[in-house]
Amino acid sequence: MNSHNKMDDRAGADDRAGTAGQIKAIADLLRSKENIVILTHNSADGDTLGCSIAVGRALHRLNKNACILYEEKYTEYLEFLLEGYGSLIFLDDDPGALDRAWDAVIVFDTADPKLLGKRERMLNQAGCVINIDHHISNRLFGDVNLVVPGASATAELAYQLLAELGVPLDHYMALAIYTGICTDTGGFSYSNTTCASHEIAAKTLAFGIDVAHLRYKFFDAITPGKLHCHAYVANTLRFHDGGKYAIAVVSAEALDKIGATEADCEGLVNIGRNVVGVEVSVFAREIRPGEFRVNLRSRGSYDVSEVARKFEGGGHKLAAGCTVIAPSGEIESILLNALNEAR
Ligand SMILES: [Mn+2]
Repeated sequence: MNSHNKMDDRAGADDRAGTAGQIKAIADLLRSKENIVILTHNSADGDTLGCSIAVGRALHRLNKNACILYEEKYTEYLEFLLEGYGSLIFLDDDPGALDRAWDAVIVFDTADPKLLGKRERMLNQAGCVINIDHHISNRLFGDVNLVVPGASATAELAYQLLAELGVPLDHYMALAIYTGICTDTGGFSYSNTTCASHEIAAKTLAFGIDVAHLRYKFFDAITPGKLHCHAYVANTLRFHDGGKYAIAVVSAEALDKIGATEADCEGLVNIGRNVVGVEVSVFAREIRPGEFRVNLRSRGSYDVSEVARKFEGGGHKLAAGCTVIAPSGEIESILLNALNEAR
């Protein structure tokens, strides 16, 4: 047991040394480049955006011509990050940016180049592609690939890159790094949270980070439409099998009446999952008459990806999804049968 632990420690130390060496090499490479473009994945989240803003600012400090190229206008709750950076390009405003001669492309938090949309072709044109990520499924599409699955957020790696570039943190960099780590760890509560997540976040707090305000922005703020969806699901959720299964079905008609958007329905599956005694929570939303988008969550022992696979969906043991064709009067019993069969 002891020797095993020792070996693990050594492997951990080797990994850390390897990562540090790679980050130093990336910093050296960036110092030798002039025109640098930073890409974020589409459906951008706090991590990919945070990395882009923090490193974009640092490269400006080094007098590089560094731009961030976004393809989509992104979600409102992250717009405050934009204040921290002047050289943002939206693809619609400047399509020529795709074919400009960039010396280097940095891609943050992007497991698959497909998530870059139209910008994917830039990977073949740039002088050098630097791929920085923490997804274990990363396709290693860069000329340089820094992929560290043990990092809670890519922002941890961005933070180390800033240090290696020798650029001191400022308020906006700190805010961007904190945002990446805080959002990817669910406010330092998911199982990916590590000492490093806390240590790096702690360093950012000295720069005037309003943690209470950000917690509200990232996790607690709720639109009226979403609140009404919550109420509807809480009132119509049904328990089966002695409270082990919670199933919520929302018809297209009900969604219409509530006036809820697709975004308002995000996370509703967690209402059932959080109820004491529930092992599996299912949320079925009618997207067309007789067609349901189904989200499944397990609290541990039950593998919900098996249920999703029955309907040609997919996912992981604890979180999965699928589309089910069924009359609205039968969807609940179909799902319940599938849950019992896959058990
Ligand atoms: Mn991430």
